[in-house]
Amino acid sequence: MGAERERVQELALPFERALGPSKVRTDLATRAAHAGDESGHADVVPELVVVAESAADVRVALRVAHEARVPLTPRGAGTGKSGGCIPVCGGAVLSLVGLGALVEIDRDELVAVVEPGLVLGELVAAVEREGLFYPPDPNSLAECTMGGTIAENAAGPRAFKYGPTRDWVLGLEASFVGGEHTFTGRRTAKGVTGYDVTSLLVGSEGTLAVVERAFLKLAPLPEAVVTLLVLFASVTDASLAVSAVLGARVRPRCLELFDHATLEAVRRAGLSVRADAGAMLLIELDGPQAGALREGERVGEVLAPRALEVRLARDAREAEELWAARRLLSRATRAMAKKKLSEDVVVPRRHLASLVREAELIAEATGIRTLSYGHAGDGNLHVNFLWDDDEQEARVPLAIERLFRAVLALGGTLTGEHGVGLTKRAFLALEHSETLLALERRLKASFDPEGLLNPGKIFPRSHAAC
Ligand code: LAC
Ligand code: ZN
Repeated sequence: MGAERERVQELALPFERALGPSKVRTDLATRAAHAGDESGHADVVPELVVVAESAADVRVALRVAHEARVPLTPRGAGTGKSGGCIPVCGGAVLSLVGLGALVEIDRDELVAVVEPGLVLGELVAAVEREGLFYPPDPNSLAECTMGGTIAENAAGPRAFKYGPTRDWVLGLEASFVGGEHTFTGRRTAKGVTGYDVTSLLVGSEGTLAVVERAFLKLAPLPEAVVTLLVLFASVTDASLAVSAVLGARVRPRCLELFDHATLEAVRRAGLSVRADAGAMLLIELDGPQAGALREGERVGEVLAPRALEVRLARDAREAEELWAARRLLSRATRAMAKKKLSEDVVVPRRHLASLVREAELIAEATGIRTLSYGHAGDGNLHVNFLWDDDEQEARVPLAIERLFRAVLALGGTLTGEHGVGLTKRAFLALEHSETLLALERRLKASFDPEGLLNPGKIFPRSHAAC
């Protein structure tokens, strides 16, 4: 028997004993299918995959991981962008897709109860059938699962008006390394009892606890949505327009910016955009029918002097076409080069144009193409680096570091929604002070003293194996 096979069997044995062999997979095909995500980071094949079917299985897996000192990486659909579910230290992947129930929609209390493996789109569709609304969507709602959206505090375009996932999580049923579990938070509309552990767990990137069940806030479904597409000659004009909207006493639910290179990708994806347009804003307003329309018109008037063209989507179908192009972007841009890395930096909104300009300067200096788009309303842009060969690849770390330093100098932050994970762990110390880092490490240690849960994420060198 090969050494690799021997190691796999040795690590799998305690899990098999506790869970039964059917829930513990060691075949290479299953292991390879749980090795990567959408960050562009290299896959790491785990030794085994635990396929949980119940909350009890999750707790058993966490107990065994502790007893046998095996690194354990929780995972949903694998659509994350920062390597959060890549098992960089090897060991076990804990797949939560089998816990996929929509447990309850409580119409009167405006609460939904979900399991972590539920696909976000299923929740959204179910609550909308009831005339209710769950706004966060990281643009992957057809695939991403609730556990991942909670672990990463996913946001997306509508976060501009409605905030990220954290604003919608009331309480969690969570379990910890060793197998203990508890309810954190509340099911009520209000509540401030004790520390806000729920908010700490949301966005903790699977490093502190595993969510077994989440209690989510719902809102009434807005009566109407109005979509505007506004074209500009330059990204500077578009960025100034963002500030103009913010000053116009309206709150669109989305305010998305596309730079020149992104418009090229959009054109290639099949949407016709006039040739002289160098930037675009995609804006959505919601509310009662008359109000949303009035606000849409108002935004159009505010933007018209700076714009080449203001287009109001005539109907839901036209609006959907625009959004389909937006949703395609992440993958359409990936197809433009052999390698792509998507950052999600945030700057104060007044510095958006400087941020895009800095990305262009980095492209000129390094020869690595960039393309920027995203949630301009939040000052949160996806600066994408695209490259094709090893020679360019060698310059990517420089390009990233230059971007991050520029973002911090502008008063910004390194990640607005994708998380630190693997992709930004080497840069955390650029933003967080030593005192804060030490506090964060103590927090991690108080949940997981041996660093077994999702090791290697957020902090560099958090586990002996990586
Ligand atoms: C988006 C994801 C990638 O905005 O954050 O498309
Ligand atoms: Zn985004």
